[in-house]
This record gives sequence, C-alpha cells and structure tokens, in this order.
Amino acid sequence: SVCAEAFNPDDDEEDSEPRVVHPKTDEQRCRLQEACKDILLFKALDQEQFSEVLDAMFEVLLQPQDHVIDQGDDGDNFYVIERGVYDIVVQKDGVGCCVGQYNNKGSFGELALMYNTPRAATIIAKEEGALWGLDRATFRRLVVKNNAKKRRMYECFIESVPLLKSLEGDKADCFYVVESGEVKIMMKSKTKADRQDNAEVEIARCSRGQYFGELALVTNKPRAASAYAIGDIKCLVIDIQAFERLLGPCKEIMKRNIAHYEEQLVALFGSSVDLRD
Ligand code: 1OR
Repeated sequence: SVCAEAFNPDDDEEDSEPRVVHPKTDEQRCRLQEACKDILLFKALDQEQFSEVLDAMFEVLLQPQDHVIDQGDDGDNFYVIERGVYDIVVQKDGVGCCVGQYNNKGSFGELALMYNTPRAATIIAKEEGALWGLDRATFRRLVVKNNAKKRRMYECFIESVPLLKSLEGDKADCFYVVESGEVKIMMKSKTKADRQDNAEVEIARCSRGQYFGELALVTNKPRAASAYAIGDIKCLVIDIQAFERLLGPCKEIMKRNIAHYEEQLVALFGSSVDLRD
C-alpha cells in the first residue's frame, strides 16, 4: 500500500528554490494547456500557481521502447501525456508484468515525488510519443502542497462517508462521491430496447456522501446508467488508476451493494438483465 512516511507537504524546505521556467512557443503552450486541462492533481491549483506549473514544464519526446521511468529509481519528474501509448510494467517475483496502459492521456510519476519512495512501476513508450515533464521541486512546492491543503479540507468529509471510512485512512475512467447537490441516476431498460416507450427512468438519487460510477469499474463493463446533475453539484472524483490502486479492498463491499441494485432493477423493470449483460 502507499506509505506516507516521508510525506511532509508543510515543510517549507523547498520554498527557497528558484522558480523554474522553460520558455515555450505559443504553439507549445497551447498543446501543453490542452494536455493538462483534465489532470486531477492540477485541480487544486489557483490560476497563478497553474501558470507557474505550466512555465516549469518541459517537452519530452519518446521513441518506441524508450523507458520514461524505471521501477526502483529515485523520482525526478512528474509526467503529463500529450500523446502516445505507454505500458505500465511492475516486477512480480522477478518478472516484469504489464499491469496497465496509458493511451494518449493522463499522467504518471507522482507517487515517488509525493511519498519520497522509489518508482513503483516502469513506464515504457509503445510508439513515438510526447510528454510534458515537471521537475520534482516544483511539483512538491506547488502541486503536492496544494493537494495536501485540499486533502486536509476533505478529510473530515471522507470520514463521514461510510464506505471510505472502512479504509481507515491507510489505504484510500472515474468514481464519484457527491460533496454537495443531488445527482439523478437514470437508465433505459435493455429488455425494452426496441420499444418506443423505452424512456430513461430514474433509478436512484445520490446526495452528499453517496457515491456512483463504481459499477463499471468493478465489473469492467460499460457504464450501466447515466448520471445527471440536478442543479449545481460538486463531486470528488477518483480516476481509475487510483481506484484500482487504493479502493481495491473496497471492491467486495461495493459488490455487495451492487446486489441491491439488482433488486431495485427487478422492481423497476421486472428483470435485472440490464445490469448483468
Ligand atoms: P511512480 O512515481 O512510482 C511509476 O512512478 C508510476 O507509475 C507511478 O508513480 C504511478 O504514477 C504509475 N502501481 C504503481 N504505480 C502505478 C500503477 C500501479 N499504475 C500506474 N502507476 N498499479 C496499477 C494500477 C492500475 C498497481 C500494480 C500492482
């Protein structure tokens, strides 16, 4: 599990370091901004901090089979993917196993920088690609620190969510927890798919502290239903990598809850095939 022994985001050791700037053309800046717009770790930054992070980032071009990161190394940079496919390889009993893949989006290399641990996986380019790197010092000074601040804000809230509570703080496309507002879960019956009256039916509502979006992650199937915001809502979002890594132990609890979905579907549609196939 992820260990937090050297996680001291409040240390001001790195505050005195000079600001890193890698000059970029307008075209590069545009591509960089596009690649970074959905990076969750950057969401804790205000505009000025985000701009400072973008200034510090530098372009890295990859050839097929290039190793971006080697498991066991010290962490130097965090990487955001602009394009390319990258294998995630982890050593198991001395054998390298491909445990996942990044496909033209996302980011990696945050763990070693956040927790001062050796690199947890090897990342290999499968084809020609491009990444944006961010040096360790800037990553810690801005990204880690602001995420730690945000994290403290959310700790109380997470404590009150029954499912996440069972992680006891040690172990904690996306899974969502509603922070405020209400989300409507809607579904069409697959058994009535060819009928004209097969409109979407509301099957559930999620409010503060409730979660949704786990089914597809647990069953590895396409999304079974759609989620709509009723008015303004705010959700906590966990990406699939973090979900696998951190919420793996919760899967059994989630599976038990999924059994309740089946009962509800039987009540609504007269069958639960909608969920299973
Ligand atoms: P890092 O700094 O340790 C390797 O350098 C990066 O690979 C790591 O940060 C993550 O960003 C990324 N286990 C560990 N690291 C992973 C994993 C992973 N996936 C991506 N990275 N697992 C795969 C989860 C789908 C668990 C494998 C047992």
